[in-house]
Amino acid sequence: MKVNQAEIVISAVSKKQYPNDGFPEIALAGRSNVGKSSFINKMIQRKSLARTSSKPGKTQTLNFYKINESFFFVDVPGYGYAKVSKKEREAWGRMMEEYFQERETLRATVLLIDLRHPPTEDDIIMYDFLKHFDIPVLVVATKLDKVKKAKRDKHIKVVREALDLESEDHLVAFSAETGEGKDQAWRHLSEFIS
Ligand SMILES: Nc1nc2c(ncn2[C@@H]2O[C@H](COP(=O)(O)OP(=O)(O)OP(=O)(O)O)[C@@H](O)[C@H]2O)c(=O)[nH]1
Ligand SMILES: [Mg+2]
Repeated sequence: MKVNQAEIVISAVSKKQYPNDGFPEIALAGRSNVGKSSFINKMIQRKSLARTSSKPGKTQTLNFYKINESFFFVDVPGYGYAKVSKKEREAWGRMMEEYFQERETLRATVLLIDLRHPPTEDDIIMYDFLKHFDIPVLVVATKLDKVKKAKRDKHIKVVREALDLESEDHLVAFSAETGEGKDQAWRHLSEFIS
């Protein structure tokens, strides 16, 4: 996919603020700090359109990025960050449910998993949540550059087995540093937005 145009349209906290131009959407979900914003930037070849941070909890709103005047990437706040209050966690849950249950233009979700570690309980809950709502999932295992070549296949197998991936769900190993996995991720995502 050649990206000619990319812009942030809105940072939304409730559905009244979602864009209503009807373009298909691909959401990004995953733990805080797993690399959701970095994934968007690498995919669209922009260094820092989506704000990233080495500190978890950077993305706090639903950020809608319009790409090529034809679809949206929606950057979603991460989960699993210990330093949030019960109140914040509940607000996060409401925002996620409102988006994932009701958004008609949502075509698929990219679920990002840190390839260095086995999926967490929260990762498994997120995958099951998406399956429950019949939302197509592409699993992207991030930080591939941080895993030794000889260990990659084993780590990928651990991710597949822990999530109990259904046969229709693909997994792409990806690095936002090197760009490995980028073309493969685009091939899968293109099918959802065409
Ligand atoms: N080595 C390496 N670092 C990465 C990769 N992807 C992301 N990072 C780093 O991981 C940190 C977190 O990345 P973000 O893209 O901000 O993560 P996020 O999932 O958007 O985090 P929140 O917005 O807090 O939910 C940053 O320091 C990134 O540079 C990768 O593929 N390889
Ligand atoms: Mg982010």
